Amino acid sequence: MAFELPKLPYAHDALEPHIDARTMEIHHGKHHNGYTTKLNDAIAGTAHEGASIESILKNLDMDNASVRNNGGGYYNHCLFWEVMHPDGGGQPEGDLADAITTAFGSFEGFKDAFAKAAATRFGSGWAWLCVHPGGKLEVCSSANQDNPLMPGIGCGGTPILGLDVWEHAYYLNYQNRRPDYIDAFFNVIHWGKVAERYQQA
Ligand code: MN3
Repeated sequence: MAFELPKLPYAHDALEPHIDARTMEIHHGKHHNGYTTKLNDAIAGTAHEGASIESILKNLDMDNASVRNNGGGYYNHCLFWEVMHPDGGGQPEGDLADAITTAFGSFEGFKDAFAKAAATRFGSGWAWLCVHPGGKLEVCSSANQDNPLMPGIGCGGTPILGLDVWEHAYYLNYQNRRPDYIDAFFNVIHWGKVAERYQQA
């Protein structure tokens, strides 16, 4: 079974004005689609064929650039679409809210740490909120399409929230103003889905 580009769970223009429709069309239909096709090509006929994407990333030979870049790109964007919603924003509730307070002192403390990780990632990459075994949370960032599930990237645990800070994710609407894009992201975070991922991890 080859990997398939997932359908967006909302319309291209649903996240406006925070993320514009044209960016979503290109990002999902061109970028994510490209990672999906190239991942399938890269694993065809190898030991990775037929494995789950999580298993592929966890057992990755980091010198395998095509699976690293395209497997990461496939997984990261699947997560990204899921953790946004037109009715998003606000703050998490329940166990996840408690874990955020424990780890960062407050929701504002988390927001500052996450925004800083996203803003200071030089060049292309991602900011993450990850959960470690036992439920402890960590904010970190990774380069390019690397992902916390991959071995030895210095950013571990299971990612439950991710923000794409490649220029392709925001340049049409925000140009060089990455901090404005990061601020806007907080208006579309689907905390219900992030909490679901927290409970699963
Ligand atoms: Mn992207």
